[in-house]
Amino acid sequence: MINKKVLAIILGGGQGTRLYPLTEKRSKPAVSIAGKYRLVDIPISNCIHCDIKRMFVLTQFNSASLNRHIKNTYVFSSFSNSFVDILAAEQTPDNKTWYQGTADAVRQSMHHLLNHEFEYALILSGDQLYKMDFNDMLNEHINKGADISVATLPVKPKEATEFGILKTDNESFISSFTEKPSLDKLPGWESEVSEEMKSENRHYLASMGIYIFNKDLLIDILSDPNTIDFGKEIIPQSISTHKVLAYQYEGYWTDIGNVAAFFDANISLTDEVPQFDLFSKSSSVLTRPRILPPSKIYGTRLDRSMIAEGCIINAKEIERSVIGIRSRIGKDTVIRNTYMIGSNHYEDLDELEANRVKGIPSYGVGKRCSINNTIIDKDARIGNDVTINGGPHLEDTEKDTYVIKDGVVVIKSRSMIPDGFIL
Ligand code: ADQ
Ligand code: ADP
Repeated sequence: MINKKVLAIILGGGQGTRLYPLTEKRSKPAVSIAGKYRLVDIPISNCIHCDIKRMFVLTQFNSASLNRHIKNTYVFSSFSNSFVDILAAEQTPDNKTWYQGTADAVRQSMHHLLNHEFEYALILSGDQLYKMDFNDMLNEHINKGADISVATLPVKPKEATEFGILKTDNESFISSFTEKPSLDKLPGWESEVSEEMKSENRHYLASMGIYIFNKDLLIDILSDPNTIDFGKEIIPQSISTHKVLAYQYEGYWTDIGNVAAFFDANISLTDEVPQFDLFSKSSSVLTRPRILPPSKIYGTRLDRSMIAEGCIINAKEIERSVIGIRSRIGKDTVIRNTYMIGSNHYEDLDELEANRVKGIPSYGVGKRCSINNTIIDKDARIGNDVTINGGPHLEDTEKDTYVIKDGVVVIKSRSMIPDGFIL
């Protein structure tokens, strides 16, 4: 029952600048993925499937929607000691700042964490798409007598510059670690990897930002107020003083902390056999059950797409797209390579008519539109005859109603795109 001795700490996000504008009005854990889940559902589901049921979500700011989502979704029996609690950065008389970094966030939350009995702290990122058996990592941590464990994954040279890269001794303890090395610093950091990883040119062992710490050691390390980040300070400083184990993982894992990666991860879910399996019987992703009607679709050619519940779709064609809850799409519209997050609200027929009379587009996408390489955030109103053609030909830019990042157009939440708009 070692998982009963674990407290999970989910790092729900710094300022979320890399996912902006999806994080403009909500905290990162509340960002929607796959048309019906929230980012925070991924680490929480992984924990629940491992029977680790005491979790804190650390976030820079609290949103009503995140609170509601957690409170209404993760309801445990009142006789168990299971919980998912949000800890938002709080100002106290002796601390007037936000969390400065990942370690600082855990330090500032320590007085809440210590209200609970635990022996191991499992520290997780809130912006990764993966499924992992934390009990296996925990068993290895205990069996090898580690003080700290870091989950690792072989990556390609280009990716290696975005991660903490490490080397291990022949017992898998970390002997050297460098945070986000530049390409010219990479030679010499290669590790022995499996034949399969070699064939994919994945020679560098990256930290997945998933850590297990023995409780007393974590308290001790965090007593130094100068340590701000796990990747920048704590892990590199600990390898010479403690037994820091590398836990080897080779399954699907992707960091979805920036717009391009977030877009790709969502669109990849429409692959014939996606690498991230939403249809697994044993490790499904959990989320808030909603009472929504089935989606209605009229005269639409649908291909390689996922359509969430409660949509009303009259489009001409939807291809390689993820269409989120309560989306409405008008006649003769073509949507390709797009993640439409959906809506919090339905408008009834009277409201739709009132919008039409006032010349306000209704929630969703209007008639005769053409949308490509776009993320449409929640509750956006896109009029009729709109063309939005994202792609590498577009330069990064920000306007009132949309942002372009790495060729992906992101229509901001609750924004209004007028009839006839062309991009
Ligand atoms: P990054 O992902 O770049 O690298 P960081 O920005 O510190 O590291 O974020 C880690 C996680 O903590 C993310 O989920 C982030 O949203 C969250 N986070 C960041 N600041 C926070 C704060 N102040 N409060 C709450 N949450 C916060 C790290 C490691 C690398 C490793 C990669 C793997 O430093 O060594 O390779 O993760 O993705
Ligand atoms: P999300 O992260 O789901 O976009 P927000 O925090 O932005 O959520 O909004 C939370 C809640 O605010 C929604 O679930 C909804 O109940 C309410 N809300 C959002 N937009 C509107 C609106 N235009 N009118 C009324 N209520 C709204």
